[in-house]
Amino acid sequence: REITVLSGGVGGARFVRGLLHGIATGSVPGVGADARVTVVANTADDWWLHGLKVCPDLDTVMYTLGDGIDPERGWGRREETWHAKEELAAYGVERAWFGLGDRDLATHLVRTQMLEAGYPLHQVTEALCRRWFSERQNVRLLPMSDDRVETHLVIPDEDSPSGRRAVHFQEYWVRLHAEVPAETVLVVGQDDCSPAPGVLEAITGADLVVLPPSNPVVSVGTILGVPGVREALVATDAPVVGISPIIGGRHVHGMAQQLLATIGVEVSAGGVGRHYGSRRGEGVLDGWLVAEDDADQLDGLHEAGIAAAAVPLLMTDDDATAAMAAAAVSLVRP
Ligand code: GDP
Ligand code: FO1
Ligand code: CA
Repeated sequence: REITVLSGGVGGARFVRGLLHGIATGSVPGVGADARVTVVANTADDWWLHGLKVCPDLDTVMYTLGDGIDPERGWGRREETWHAKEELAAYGVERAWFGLGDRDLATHLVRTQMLEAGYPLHQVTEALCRRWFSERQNVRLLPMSDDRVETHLVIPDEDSPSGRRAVHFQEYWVRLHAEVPAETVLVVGQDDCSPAPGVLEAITGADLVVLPPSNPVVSVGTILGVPGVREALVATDAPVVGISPIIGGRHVHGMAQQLLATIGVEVSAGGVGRHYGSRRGEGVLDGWLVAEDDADQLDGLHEAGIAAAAVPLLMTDDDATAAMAAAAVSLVRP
C-alpha cells in the first residue's frame, strides 16, 4: 500500500504523524504495517533570510515526524535557544522579526550549502531527512517543486502610488499577523515551476491520496497549482480523500479564514470541500470529512458529488488523529 499526503506545515505534519501511528498500531482499515507514506509538502512559504534558504513546511514535517519539533509552537526545534536571533537584532538587521532559532539554524546552513553546491531541493530534503527519519523506514518527504515558488499577498498601502503593495507570506503572517485583509494571493513562480521528481508518480502510483487538514489556499492550494499536480489527481486510480481544516466555520489555527475570504470561498467545511470539488466533475475529491458539529454540511457535499461523513476532527493526540485517518480511509474504501 502506498499513501500520498499533500501537506502544509503544522496541520499536515500532525496528520501524518497520526496516520503513521495508526499504520503502526494496525488501526487503519485495509492498511497493513508495510504501508508506505509519501508526503508532498508545500514550498511556497519558503524564503531567503540572512543568506539562508528557509523551508518552514518541509522542516515542520521533518521535525514533527523525527520528534524534533517544539510541541507548543508546532514549528521549529524543541529545546530551542535564540542567541543568534538576538545578536542579529542587536546589529539592526532587517526582518529580525522572523526568528531563526540556534538549533534550527543548522538545518538552514546545511540546506543552503547543499543548494549552493548544486543539489536540487528534493535531494537536499532527502539528505536532511536521513537524520530525522532513521527510525521511520516507511515515510519519505518530497518538496512540491525544486523551483523557487513564493506566496505573496497584495495588501492595501496608502503610502504607495498604487494604493497597494505585495508582501511575502511570512511577512503577512508573522509580522502582520494576517490582520490586514489581503486583496489577492499571488503565487510567484508557480506557472513556470515543475513538480519535483517523484511528485506526479507519487500521486498516480498511489493506492490512496489524502488532503490532510492543511490550509486550502497557501498549503494545499499551492501544491494543486504546481503544473501537472491537479491533472495527476484527476488521473490517478487511487481514491482521493480530504479532511476539513475548518470546524464550525472557523480554522483551528492559522489564517485559513482570512485567505479563503480573499479567494472568495465560503469559510465552512462544506465550502472548502466544494471548492476542491468532486472528481466526478472538475474537482479532485472522492471523499471529504467534516467535524461532527458540521453534519449540516453533508447534504450539500453529497449534492456536489462528494462522499462525506461527520466525525471528530480535532488532532488532540496521535490516537485521535489515527482514528480520523481511519475514518478518511473508510469513507473512500468501504
Ligand atoms: P501550516 O502550514 O503550519 O499553516 O499548516 P497546514 O497548512 O498544514 O495546516 C493549517 C491548518 O490546519 C489550519 O487551517 C487549521 O485550521 C488546521 N488544523 C490545525 N489543527 C487542526 C485540528 O486539530 N483539526 C483540524 N480539522 N484542522 C486543524
Ligand atoms: N512563526 C512565527 O510566528 N514567528 C517566527 O518567528 C517564525 C519563525 C520560523 C522559523 C522557521 C520555521 O520553519 C518556521 C517559523 N515560523 C515562525 C512558522 C512559519 O512562519 C509559519 O507558521 C509557516 O510558514 C506557516 O506554515
Ligand atoms: Ca505553511
